Amino acid sequence: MKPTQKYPFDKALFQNNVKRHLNATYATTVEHASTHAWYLAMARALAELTMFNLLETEQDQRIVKAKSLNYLSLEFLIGRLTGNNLISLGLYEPVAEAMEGLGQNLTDLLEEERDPSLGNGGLGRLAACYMDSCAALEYPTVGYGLHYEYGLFKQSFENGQQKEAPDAWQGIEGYPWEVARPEFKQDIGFYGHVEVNYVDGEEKRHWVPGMLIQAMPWDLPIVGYENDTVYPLRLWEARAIAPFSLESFNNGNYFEAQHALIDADNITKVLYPNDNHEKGKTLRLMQQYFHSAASIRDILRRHTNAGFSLEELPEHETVQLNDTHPTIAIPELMRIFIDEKGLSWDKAWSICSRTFAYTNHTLLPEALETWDEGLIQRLLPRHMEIIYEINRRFLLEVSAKWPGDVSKQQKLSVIQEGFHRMVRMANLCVVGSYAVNGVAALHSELVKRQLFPEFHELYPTRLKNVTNGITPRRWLKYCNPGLSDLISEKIGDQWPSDLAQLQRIANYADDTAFQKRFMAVKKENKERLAKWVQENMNITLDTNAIFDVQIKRLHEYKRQHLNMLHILSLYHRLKTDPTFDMQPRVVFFAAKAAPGYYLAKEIIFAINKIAEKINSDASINGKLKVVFVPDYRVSMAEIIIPAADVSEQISTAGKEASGTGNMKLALNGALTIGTMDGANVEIREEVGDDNIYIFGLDIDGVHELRSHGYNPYDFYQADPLLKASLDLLLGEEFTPGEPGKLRATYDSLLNGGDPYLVLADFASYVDAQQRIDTDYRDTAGWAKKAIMNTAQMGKFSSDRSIRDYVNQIWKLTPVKR
Ligand code: 26W
Repeated sequence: MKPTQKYPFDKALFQNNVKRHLNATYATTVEHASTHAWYLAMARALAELTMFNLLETEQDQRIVKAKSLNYLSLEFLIGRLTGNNLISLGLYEPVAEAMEGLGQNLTDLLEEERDPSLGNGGLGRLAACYMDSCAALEYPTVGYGLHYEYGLFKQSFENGQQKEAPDAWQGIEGYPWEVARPEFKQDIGFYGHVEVNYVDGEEKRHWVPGMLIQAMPWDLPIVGYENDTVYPLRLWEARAIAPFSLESFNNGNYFEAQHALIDADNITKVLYPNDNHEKGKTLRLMQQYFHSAASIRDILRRHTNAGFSLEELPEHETVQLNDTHPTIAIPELMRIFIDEKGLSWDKAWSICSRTFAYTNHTLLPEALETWDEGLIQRLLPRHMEIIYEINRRFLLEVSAKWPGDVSKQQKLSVIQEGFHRMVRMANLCVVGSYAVNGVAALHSELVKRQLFPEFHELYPTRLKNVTNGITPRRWLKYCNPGLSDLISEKIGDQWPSDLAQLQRIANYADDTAFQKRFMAVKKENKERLAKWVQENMNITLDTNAIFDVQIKRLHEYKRQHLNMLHILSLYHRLKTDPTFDMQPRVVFFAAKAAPGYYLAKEIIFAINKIAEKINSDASINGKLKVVFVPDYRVSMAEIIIPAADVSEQISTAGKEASGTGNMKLALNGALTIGTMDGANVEIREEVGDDNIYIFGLDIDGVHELRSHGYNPYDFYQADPLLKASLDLLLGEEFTPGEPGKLRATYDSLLNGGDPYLVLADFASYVDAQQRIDTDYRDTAGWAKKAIMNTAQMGKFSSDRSIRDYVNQIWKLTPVKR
């Protein structure tokens, strides 16, 4: 890697700083320091460098006065910062040298960092890629999130079953990349009641909270790639401010007050581990309001300090809501405007509805957030009043558009009628935002056609598409140095900030020498992964095998069980058909299941049991191996992705909003086997039909099949290979002495009606896998396909996504430093 040094780097000074931190911050000495202490001291010394630029950026008057983006997200899955920041700073080589001089190996030090797992999956990782791109492109940005004490749980397997353990990501010494900003702390209210006063005969309402909780901000530096820009990722931590709740204390209810103290500390204790499934828990709503209220007030503080009036807010700030999780920010801003700043409703609404924009990340009905009206009423009584008023005025608009149409009103209302009245957060978002976007072309079409057709009629310009993207800095330059160097050798080293340039390596796709080098890099990466698997899982792998990879949250719609059925079909054929031949294959899984998701956990168990048997069965002769890598996280993705030959993107059509792992894998030269879903559709457009394996029903096919009444038994009875594969789950083949232990998946697919059409897509999937098997044997042909994938991924840089947001929605101007 060629160091491009933007930061003046003084080796001796840096070494002294590291030693100073070793002594002063970590209370150890050069002679006694552990590798971990060396890593901490180095990271602290680096953080210091970036903090200087963070403060400069914060105080740069051009930025203070410019329009900025506020990215509100309950999740930022940033991954390890040290290695990535070294690349952005252009200091990878100089720091490696400086540490070598202190007797330390940089690669070993980087391995000491724990992943800050402050997100569940796609949505959180997207937020991190977007922060990286905003800093690279220098669009003024503040990321607002929560400072969870425990990130996503750590996963291990015990006898094949998922076990969860808490993830104290900061370690006992604290996380070296963050800095507290006590000058920006504030108090956030909960519960209480609404007080009504009359001023000059006019009714004034205001909220008297029953309890206050302190929000303490921690800043993490988001370092711009090869520039001098550093933006804050500001994470709020909840702290008790008083040893009692105000209202309860005044009522003399001391014991209840003690209870409030416990609640306060709890708010940012732990990230909710549900992905695409909302549970409606009070503490989760408290997290959401805590996050929104602290962020909104911080935005207003910055805006006012810059000398601007409230009316000017939309010209200077835009607030992007990452899914509906921060929706309560909308009524919160209305409340501040009306109750605290004395603005009229119309004035407040005019500002508010030009400030927020909302990104939808899922169509799954069980993931669309609704909150019990009574719960909001108790926790945030004034906000509930404001939501009613927003809805009342909105429904007037609806009845003006469709006079007398009650069903339209019911469908669009922010309040869902019924035994328990519920607040529909997505509806509130659409009503209160100036732009709403889906995350891939197909998904955005479905948002218009399926999810919000009436909104689309009412507000024909509001719904938009911004196809997701990934940062090429982390997902190619940093994680795949071999391929990065090879690419730079051919086309120069500017591609990480202009990914469209990768197109130029297509010129070498037929060049035998280049093909060999490309595949040699792939082989090295496969060896790195195989070594990890050997050391950590004690499974021996053949790196000539196809490395077939499915890495993502475990969910029925993502269909890890379809992949599992393919494995069972291969096993069945190897066992029963002596003429059956196959290219050796290793199937990798990595996935966490939400702790309360029964079937997802059963699928993990089944895959682990099948893996155990297959990996130790001598008659399989090493043709097939199955590896379920535990504790999937960003740093694990960084090892697996560069080593993949095949990328599994096999969701039921219409269910995966976009996917971003699909982009990372293709960028690193893996070929996609996938359905016509999410961004797969656009990946196919870019790479062309020859370089991707598309199978299964598309959304029209899915619709057609369902409209005739889908019966999975029809497929089961008609396809002997499918039947044989599924039936393997009934006996004791993989659970000796315990027949039927894997039948949960079988039951859900047959008796449970197969809600995600696994059986319907099985034959077409097996056929596509067969084509992969054949094509992989043609080494040159495969190399060409892999190169063409890397070459055509330019579109999926998150830099392009951010430019799309800027042009269509945010209207920002970069401020170059
Ligand atoms: C309230 C429970 C809950 C938690 C998380 C509901 C929904 C979510 C997320 C929206 C789930 C998620 O991560 N969605 C993924 O977002 C990615 C980034 O846009 C997409 O690439 C994935 O397709 C989508 O599943």
